[in-house]
Amino acid sequence: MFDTPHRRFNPLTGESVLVSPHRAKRPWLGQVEKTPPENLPSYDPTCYLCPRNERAGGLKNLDYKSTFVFDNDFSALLPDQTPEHASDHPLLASVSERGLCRVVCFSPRHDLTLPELDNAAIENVIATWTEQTVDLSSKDFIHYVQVFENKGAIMGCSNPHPHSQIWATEHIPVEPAKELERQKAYFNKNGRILLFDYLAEEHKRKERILFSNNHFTALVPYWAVWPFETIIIAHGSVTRLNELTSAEVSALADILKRVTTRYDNLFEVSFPYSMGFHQAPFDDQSHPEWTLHAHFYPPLLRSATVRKFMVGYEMLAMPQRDITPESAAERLRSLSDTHYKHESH
Ligand code: H2U
Ligand code: ZN
Repeated sequence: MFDTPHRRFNPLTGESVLVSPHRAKRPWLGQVEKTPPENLPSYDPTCYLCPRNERAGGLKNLDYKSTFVFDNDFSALLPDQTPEHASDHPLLASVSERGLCRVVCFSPRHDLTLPELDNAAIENVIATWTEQTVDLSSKDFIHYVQVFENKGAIMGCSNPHPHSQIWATEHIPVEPAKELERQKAYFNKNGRILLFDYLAEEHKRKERILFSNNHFTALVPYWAVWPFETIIIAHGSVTRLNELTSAEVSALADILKRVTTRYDNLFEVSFPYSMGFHQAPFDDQSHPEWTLHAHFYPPLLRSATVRKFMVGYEMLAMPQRDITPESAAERLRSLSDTHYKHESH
């Protein structure tokens, strides 16, 4: 059906992606190699995230046993009220931005990534993201809380010790702002929730769904840009992390573990990505239009070493992909939920 070039519309951002399925068949002459598995120690005395070790600023990490949170020593945002940095010249516009940046270590173990943690430990990570969301959003100048993880050196991650970051800001950042506008417009026009309707449609068609449990569904979105991009969407009317019931937290841990396990199994490598949650803004308004969801943006294309580049046409015109979201979903669906490192050979 979709074997000729076409554009797909992303209703969450209002942007489009060019899909060129016929190109996926072109011969590939590059290297397809397996990288040897990284054997990390469970504790690294030189790691600035391991328990008891010293960080760049001279502060020492606690002898932590589960998750560990600290203020980023090189924070991109500052909480202090600075002299209003505002320019209202229409061509030289700026506003000051206050905020806070924190680092969240998943566990004391230097060597255990998200899919390698057990479900209880992942639930604990979700609980920490939630506590931090509540704490940061309670500050009167914070209006958005962005939870995200950069995984792998290819994604600019500075340290293999599994961790995520939280940046909380005064203004709603660009991507959530686009999603807010689109979800609101859909809600106002139709009286219905955009991602709720989208999910219902995807469940009818099934071709892009990876799997679901009682409270979440993982799928390759129709408008995916990255080869193995996925989205995890909450089934209910949950808009923020702090609204999750304990059953929903367990279900989210389950789906995060399964998505990241299948990612690792795809090329039998610790699969790099940037992921993050999009929750409703903390602007003292209720957001009936919003559905809590997480995006995974992984750069790998056909092996542990061959990545998709977002270059010429993507930078200057629009994103483009070759393999279809449907075939990416089929590949991810065919993989096991058992991590390749733990499969007995
Ligand atoms: P990545 O998630 O991209 O690896 O970033 C890790 C963060 O850790 C990064 O934002 C911070 C960096 O500023 N960091 C500290 O806060 N303390 C340190 O001692 C080193 C790195
Ligand atoms: Zn470490």
